[in-house]
Amino acid sequence: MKKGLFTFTSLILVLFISSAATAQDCCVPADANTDLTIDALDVPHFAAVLLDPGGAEAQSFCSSDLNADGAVDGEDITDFVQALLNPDTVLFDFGPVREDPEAEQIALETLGFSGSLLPSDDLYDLVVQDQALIRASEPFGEFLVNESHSPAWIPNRMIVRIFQGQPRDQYNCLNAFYRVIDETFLVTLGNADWFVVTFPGNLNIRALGMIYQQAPEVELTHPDFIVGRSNAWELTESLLGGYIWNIDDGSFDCEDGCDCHIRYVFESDGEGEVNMLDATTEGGGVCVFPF
Ligand SMILES: [Ca+2]
Ligand SMILES: [Ca+2]
Repeated sequence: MKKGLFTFTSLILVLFISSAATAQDCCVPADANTDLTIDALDVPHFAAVLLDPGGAEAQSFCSSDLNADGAVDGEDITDFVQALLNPDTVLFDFGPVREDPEAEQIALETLGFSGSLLPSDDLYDLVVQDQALIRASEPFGEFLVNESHSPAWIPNRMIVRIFQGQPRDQYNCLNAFYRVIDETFLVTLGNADWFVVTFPGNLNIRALGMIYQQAPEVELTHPDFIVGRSNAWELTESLLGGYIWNIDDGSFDCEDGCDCHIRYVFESDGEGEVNMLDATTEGGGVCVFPF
C-alpha cells in the first residue's frame, strides 16, 4: 500500500503541469472573458466560444474547455454552469485541513521540487504514525517527545520575482487559480520586482515555485525560509524498501545553525514498526546531552 508513494505523487504533478499550468496556457476554468473572475459576465463569452471555437482567443478557449478534452462543445456546458454556481470547485483545491500541523509540514517538505503540491493521505498518515512510534520507542524516544520539527519554510507563502516591463498575464492567472489572498510588494532589485504572495491553505511551495517559474515574466521564486531552526525531522524512502528518518535535535545558539546536535536515524517499515539505527551527539563543552 505504501510502496510507490513518492512515484505516484510525482506522476500527479506531471499530469497537473501538462493540463493546467504550462507556460502559455494558464487559464482560470469558466473565466471565458479572461478577467480572472468567474461570474455572469463570462456567459456571453462562453457562448461565443461555443458557437465559434476556432475564432476564440487561446486563453478564452482554454477557460471554456471545462472538461479539458481539447474541444469546446456541448459537453462543457454542464461544467460551465456548475462553475458559475460555485466558482471554488474549479479553482485549486487545498484539500482537507490536517489535524497535525507538524506532520503536515514534514509531509510537505518531503515532497520536494518534483513532488505533488499536496501530500497524499497515505504520506500524511505515515508521518503521524511514525512520529508517534519514534517518540514511544526505547531507549531514546522520550527525548524526542518535546522536540518538534522546525518548519523549513512557511507553507502558505511564496516569494516571487517578476521581471519589470513584461505583461504579467500568466503570473496573475496563476495567482487567481491558486486563490492568492494577499500580494505584498517587497522590493525592486535589478530588473525584477519582488512580491510575497499568500495562499488560503498550505501546499508544497517548492513544487509550486516550479510551476510559477514556467511563466515567462517570473524570474525566480523562493519559499519564505525560516532562519534559526533548531530541529529537523526528514523522511526519505529507503533503497531497501520502507523509510528512513533522519532527525536532528539541535540546541544552543540556533540563530545561525545550532552549536549542539543529537542526530538520530530510524528506519520504518511504513506498517507500524520503527527501529533506531543510530544516535550520535555533536558539539563542544557548552552542550548538554541526555545520554
Ligand atoms: Ca471572468
Ligand atoms: Ca471540452
